[in-house]
Amino acid sequence: MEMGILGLPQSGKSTLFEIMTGTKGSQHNEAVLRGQASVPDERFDKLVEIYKPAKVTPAKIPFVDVHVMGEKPWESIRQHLSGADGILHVVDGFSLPDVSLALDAYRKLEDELILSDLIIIEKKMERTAKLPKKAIPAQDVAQNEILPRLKDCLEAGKPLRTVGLTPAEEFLLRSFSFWTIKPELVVVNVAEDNISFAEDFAKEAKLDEPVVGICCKIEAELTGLDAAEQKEFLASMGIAEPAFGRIIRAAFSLLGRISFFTVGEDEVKAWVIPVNTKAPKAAGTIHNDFERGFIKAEVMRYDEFIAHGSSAAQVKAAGLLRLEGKEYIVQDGDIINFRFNV
Ligand SMILES: Nc1nc2c(ncn2[C@@H]2O[C@H](COP(=O)(O)OP(=O)(O)OP(=O)(O)O)[C@@H](O)[C@H]2O)c(=O)[nH]1
Ligand SMILES: [Mg+2]
Repeated sequence: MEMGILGLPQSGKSTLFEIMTGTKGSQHNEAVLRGQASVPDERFDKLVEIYKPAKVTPAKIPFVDVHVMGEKPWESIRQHLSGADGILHVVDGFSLPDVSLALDAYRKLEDELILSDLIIIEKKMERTAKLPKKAIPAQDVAQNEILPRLKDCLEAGKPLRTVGLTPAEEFLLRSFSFWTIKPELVVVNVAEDNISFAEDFAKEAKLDEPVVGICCKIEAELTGLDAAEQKEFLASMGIAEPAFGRIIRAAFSLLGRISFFTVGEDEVKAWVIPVNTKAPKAAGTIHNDFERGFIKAEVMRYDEFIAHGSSAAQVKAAGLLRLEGKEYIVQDGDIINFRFNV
């Protein structure tokens, strides 16, 4: 799982990357920077408060920032971000504080991505058209049935994520690594004195994709301040809470991820799994043996845990400690203890 940061030159990508991950670009000279962002979660913070564990491990989400240099920037981006599961598209809203100009900037890059996908499809169609029918592999036949629909979508200037593909179709198309099939989060980087600009942008753009605003310049100044100082500083700028946390959370759910918790005095940890993960697979994220020797999952719902005095014993006494089997689908916020035997 990885979220790639894209945006026109000098839109604030690296600034945002640094705010979210704490990884500073200027210390490195690499073309590509990877960093982990902690996913803010009030439930997790509460569990830490309750258990006061020796070790604290929040959910993480990796971001990739590409610094493009040289002759063929697009190729470098393609190479470094082709494996990304989602795109964070940064739009310059600070030097272009006019909605139509910011929208043009957004569309410029989107069109680039659409064109790039279109070229892939045209090449593929040309290649198979040259082959005798019998020589076309079964998988290609299946792909070819979908491609014209995708081509129409792109030619209409729309990203592939709007086509409404079934999971089976998406699976069939995965080898193409299309850009516009990836889920996208739009981040508008606004000026200090024009915080509401992102809302204007969202209203005007009417995108299918979620839009979040942030003033990177202000939030870059939060590093080094404690939570109370951050709040005070932001309040003086008319901002209720830092936006970078919202961006990380939005990216996390965009990628279809949830977290479950393991708790104890030694460690409170949030584990990251895709939605609809069954209990044994979830156990496997902790250790292979947990999956192999899976017996049961002892599950407490976070809300019920809190409602019962934050006490596992009370949850159990109330008959709410659930013993779940192999078919159980782990829910966001479950507190789990796995029973296994190898
Ligand atoms: N005024 C203002 N300037 C900003 C803001 N965010 C970034 N900048 C400036 O814009 C410039 C580019 O920021 P970066 O974060 O390096 O942008 P980038 O998109 O990574 O740039 P490239 O990697 O070169 O494409 C820097 O000089 C920043 O100081 C902002 O919110 N307000
Ligand atoms: Mg950069």
